Amino acid sequence: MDLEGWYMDSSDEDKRKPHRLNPNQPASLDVLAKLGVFYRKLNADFYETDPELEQIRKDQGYSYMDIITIHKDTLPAYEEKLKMFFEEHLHLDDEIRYILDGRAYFDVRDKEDRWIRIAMKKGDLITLPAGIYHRFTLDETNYTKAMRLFVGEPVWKAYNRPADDMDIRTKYVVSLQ
Ligand code: KMT
Ligand code: NI
Repeated sequence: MDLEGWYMDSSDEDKRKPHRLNPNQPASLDVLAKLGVFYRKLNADFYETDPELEQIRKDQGYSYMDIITIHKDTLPAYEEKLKMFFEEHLHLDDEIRYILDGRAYFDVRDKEDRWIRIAMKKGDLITLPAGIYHRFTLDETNYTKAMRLFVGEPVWKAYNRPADDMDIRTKYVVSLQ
């Protein structure tokens, strides 16, 4: 199945819960594409030798790649990092993530500033455009393994909201019109 997105409720309880509205209000791949968020499905069982992934990396210029395992026993400074990832932020470059194992949520803001929660699972590759406000959390399974792709040398710096005056933000907002 494709990845699933939905509009979030505004409750402050456990970020790892789904936070669906009642009734659920889905956000389609089409809605996400209009925000500049793109999705691909790959076979993560053989990511090390996958010609499809190779082709994407070549076409998109994703020269950099690493793998992050987010679990309390494997990730140094686990709590601090998860806290940072869940702060609403943007980057100067696209954020490209490919889930190799486990699950996770990426939340992105839509044009009306509503949160859309994107449920990522094994085989899901997503690109978040530079300048989009977003955040990341594990779900209740508390584990994911993700490939991070980047064009050239990676820049991980996150600019927490408010970053409305940044050129990259203006550029992104203009691109939505
Ligand atoms: C980010 O900048 O939001 C992240 O790197 C999220 C964690 S990587 C799976
Ligand atoms: Ni980010």
